[in-house]
Amino acid sequence: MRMLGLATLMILLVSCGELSNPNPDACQVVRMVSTQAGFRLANTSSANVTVKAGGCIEFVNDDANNFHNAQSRPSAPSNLAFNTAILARGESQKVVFNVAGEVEYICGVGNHATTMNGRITVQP
Ligand SMILES: [Cu+2]
Repeated sequence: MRMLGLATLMILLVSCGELSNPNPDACQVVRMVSTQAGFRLANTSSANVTVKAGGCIEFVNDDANNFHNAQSRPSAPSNLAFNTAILARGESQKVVFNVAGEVEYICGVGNHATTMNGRITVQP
C-alpha cells in the first residue's frame, strides 16, 4: 500500500512538470469544447486518445462558458491516475504518461462526467 502511494505521488509529480517530458512536441492536444460536446482530440470528434509511453496530452479549455478539468476515473490503475487543475477558458495543462495501459478519464466538475469522458491508451 505504501509503495502504491509512492507510485501515485511520483506519477502526479511527473504529471505536473512539463519539463520532465523528454519530447514535448509529441503532446497531443485535447480540447474541452463544452459540457455537451465534451472532450475532443484535435481535429477529430473523438475523446479517445492514443499516446506512446513517455508522451503527453495537453488538455486545453476551449469553452467560454465553463471551467473544466481532466482526471482519471476512480477505477483507474494507480500508475495511470492523474488529475489536472480546474482550467478556465484558454488555460491548459500537460500530462505525461509514462506507463503503458488504458485509463478512462472524465471532467470532475459538477456532473460533467456524464458527457465529458473518454479513454486514453498508452502504448509501450
Ligand atoms: Cu467540465
